[in-house]
Amino acid sequence: MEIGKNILIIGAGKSGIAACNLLAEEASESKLVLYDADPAKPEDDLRAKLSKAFSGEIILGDFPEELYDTTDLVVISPGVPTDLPMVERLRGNNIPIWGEVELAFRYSRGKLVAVTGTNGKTTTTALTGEIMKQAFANVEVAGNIGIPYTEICRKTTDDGVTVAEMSSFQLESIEAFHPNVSVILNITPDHLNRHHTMEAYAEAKFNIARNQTPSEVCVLNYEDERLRAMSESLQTKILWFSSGRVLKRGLYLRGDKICYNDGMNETEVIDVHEMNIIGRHNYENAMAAIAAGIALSVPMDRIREALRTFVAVAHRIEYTATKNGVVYYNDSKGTNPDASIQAVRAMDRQTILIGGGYDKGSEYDTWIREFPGKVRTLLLMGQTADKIEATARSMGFTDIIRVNSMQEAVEYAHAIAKPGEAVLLSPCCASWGMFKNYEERGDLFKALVRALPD
Ligand code: UMA
Repeated sequence: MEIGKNILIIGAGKSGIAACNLLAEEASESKLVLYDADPAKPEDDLRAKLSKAFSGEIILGDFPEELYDTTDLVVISPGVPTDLPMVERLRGNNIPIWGEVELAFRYSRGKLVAVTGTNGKTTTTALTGEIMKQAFANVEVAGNIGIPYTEICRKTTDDGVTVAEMSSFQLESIEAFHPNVSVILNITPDHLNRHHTMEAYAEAKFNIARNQTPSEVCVLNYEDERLRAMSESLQTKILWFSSGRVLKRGLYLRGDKICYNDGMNETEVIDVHEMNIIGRHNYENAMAAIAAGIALSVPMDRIREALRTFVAVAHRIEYTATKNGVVYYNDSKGTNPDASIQAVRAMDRQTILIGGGYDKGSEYDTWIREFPGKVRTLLLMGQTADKIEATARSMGFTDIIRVNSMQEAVEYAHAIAKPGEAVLLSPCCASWGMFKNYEERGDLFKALVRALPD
């Protein structure tokens, strides 16, 4: 591929390193500069991660003036704001600014499904990947989910499918990026410090479908008013899904069944209880993934098989075990009220809830408001226990037990939970102070639960 002679890669995190390695190996005629604003980044560590083919320069800290004039192409990492004065100046010199995903797209082959949305994109991406694996031999899952697209794009083949999770940051700097199937799950306020306005954030997300043609498909949530309004500007075919109403064409919930209507006939896809993911938001994720499967002609029985065998992404309302008729779920990723509200709403039985942790200054009233009819007992630990307990009591919820460790929490929950009930770890708080990160917290919970006597 003909590509710029002098290429500047901005950001030396996962994406920048992967982009640099791709270019070092595929565009050996180009001169590469890897730049990172952090002067304290250990250069030896960076070199160790770079391909042997990289013979370019690494620049950390101050940005050298001459690069404004000598650069032909910029490849920018998602975490680098595109309105930084430095980036504006490069753009002002008519230098193309490609996001790392734009670069990957140009080296990709086969079909591309791209998934975005404020919430649910990781689960939907992973499930879509499983659906595609049922019908295609070569399936790659990448993007915001944690694997840079530039790291896998050379493994893609003409007969394969790539499923890429796309953040608004990544979608801000695309040019030719063009999925065969795009998915937008929902758009609610997030990342406004970066995008400044809700409109700019929504526009960035909508970029996912902008280059699509009338023969391609964009999967959209009918219950999201903003998506309904913005869909008018799209040229592509739209496949709607809805968890709130029966549609004439598209995917929807009819009672506990996910159904598909192709415009003529209704097909029952699956009973939600046959899946291992729970909660209305997860049924929406499932419908979006099914729609992507239908768009790429995956047979319905293959889609069904993937839905039955898919297990939740780790730490997100993850089914852990059933002990003495009590179902245990790990939602350690519930580190803020919004996420933990989804988990509580997803419970379809009386629940012993384990919460509390590091204090990020959150308020807990919206979370506690979800308890009636769902949460029987709240087990609290960590720095936020006092604040949560005071808020809960002021709202009339008094069945609260204090525990000092995850072990104590699991043992106590095991002792009081009755068959038919659930135990849910969804702390509504970060894990710091007691754990290294939410993964460590969730892993300990799972290990303790699995070791319980049956
Ligand atoms: N940097 C600069 N200048 C800046 C800002 C950052 O030089 O102005 C440097 C930092 O010093 C650092 C590097 O850029 O060395 C980090 O780059 P990055 O923030 O783009 O992070 P990556 O490691 O490349 O990871 C990115 C995504 N990170 C972000 O979007 C912030 C990862 O998503 C993604 O998994 C990965 O690419 C692979 O595609 C993470 C994320 O938090 C999980 N995403 C947000 C979200 O999900 O809400 C959008």
